[in-house]
Amino acid sequence: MAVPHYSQLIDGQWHDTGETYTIHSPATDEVVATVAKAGVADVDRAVAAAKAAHAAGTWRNSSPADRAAVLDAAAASLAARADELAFLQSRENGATLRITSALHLGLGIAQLQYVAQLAREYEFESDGPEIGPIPADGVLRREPLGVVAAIVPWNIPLLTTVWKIAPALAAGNTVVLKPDEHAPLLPLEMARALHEAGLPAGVLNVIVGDGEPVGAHLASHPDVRKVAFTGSTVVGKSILGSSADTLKRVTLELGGKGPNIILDDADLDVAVDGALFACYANNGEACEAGTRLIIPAARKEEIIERLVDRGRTLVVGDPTDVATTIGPLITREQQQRVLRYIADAKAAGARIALGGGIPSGEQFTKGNWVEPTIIADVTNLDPIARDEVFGPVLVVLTYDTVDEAIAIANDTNYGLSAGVWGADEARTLDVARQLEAGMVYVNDWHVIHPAYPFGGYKQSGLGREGGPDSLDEYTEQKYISINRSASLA
Ligand code: TXE
Repeated sequence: MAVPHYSQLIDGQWHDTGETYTIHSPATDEVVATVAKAGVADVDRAVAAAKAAHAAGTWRNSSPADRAAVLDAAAASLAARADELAFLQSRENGATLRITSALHLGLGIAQLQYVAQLAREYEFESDGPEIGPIPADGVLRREPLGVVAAIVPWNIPLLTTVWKIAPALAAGNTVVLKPDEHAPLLPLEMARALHEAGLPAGVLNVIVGDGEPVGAHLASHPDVRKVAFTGSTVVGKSILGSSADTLKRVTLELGGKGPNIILDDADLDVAVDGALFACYANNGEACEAGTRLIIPAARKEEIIERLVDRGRTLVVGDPTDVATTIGPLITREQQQRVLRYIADAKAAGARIALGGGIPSGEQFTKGNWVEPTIIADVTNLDPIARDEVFGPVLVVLTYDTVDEAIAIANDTNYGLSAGVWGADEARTLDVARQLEAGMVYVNDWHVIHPAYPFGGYKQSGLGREGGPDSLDEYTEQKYISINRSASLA
């Protein structure tokens, strides 16, 4: 198979930089693609192109319907290639074909279409309210911010890109997108689709570079008005810090340590499979994974036994095979990090109920594999229960009362996702209302929906992506006051 090459997009032109990344399959180490590697000078060029395109005004002054039409055309072109692109995504970052088809492509395209519809309905300008103690005549406007920097990770590259650049473009902004250097192909494919759909030159620019210095230079660039970031909490905090200098708007979607509570009346056949799906989907490389399973102490051994039985049926292997449920981790470094967490937990006395290592077999001598792992006999204070491990590692914790389960669930610095399983809807909803998380799933998990907001409480982030308010995050509000009183005449 010929190895494709991807260039960077600046001011409507695709060009190379003299340096390249080689993208390797995390399953087989084979070369998947080469990509132009950007330096800080490319950041400056890309930001200058975006700034000039904003100043020229073609895009921001175009009608919302015209902007929506470009997004829809790009969505249609991605949809026409969905199978091919899902396969490419699985080869590039190791997410299984089931997940790349349904989540990366399926939801990514649906989100793009949803934002196009939002753009058509959005009130970019309206008459001000006439109510209130002081009469005021005026106009309310929502105006684009200017240059938006979008920095995205490798785990779900297309969806995390759509969440940012679709509302940014729909609102009339210009964008510099920096995909992750390990998995930039789908964001580049999306840029190509938008470019071919008629986006004016300079409105979307894409450079692929290292986090340091390229991402950091982009995030702190004085001409950038907003940074939208998905990635680690540590980098998110540094972006928030560097945004202070020019008071950039910031949206952050960071880590998580999702608590997943099984109530004593839950249907265990459903809840056990659901708990494995919550933790292992996307190979456990999902910020909103359910990684802390919180179960009734009285049923601990029974539930662990069921988890282990069902966990043994998971298929680890070639991510491009539809039969596979768990693929490899993105890099050797991430694999080693995950294995270290497991080893440290074991050394501290934890029980490894399932997995815990690299699967055995010839095919696992290459690539970055970790077995689906279940860890018991730990407390919520242990590092394995507190830190985002970002691999297929499920931690089991126990509770005696529902209040205790909620307290354990909320005892975390994160607050992205949470879940609760039970037979009585009023009871599950009562628990759901008490969980400090941006998304709470009742009797399900990973129900990410274009029309519902995605984002976290506490150190899981700032702001929301997706949902009906998507465009608000990419606009400034303006009040124009008009004195229409006759006395001025
Ligand atoms: O993330 P980074 P990494 C978590 C997860 C994972 C850990 C490390 O726990 O194990 O983060 O992953 C760019 N200024 N998540 O190292 O470094 C980088 O080039 C500006 C959770 O891959 O945060 C990439 O484009 N940008 C998560 C993006 O930031 C910088 C998804 C993410 O990389 C930068 C991924 C800097 N100083 C990891 N340094 C989620 N929330 O879904 C790096 N980058």
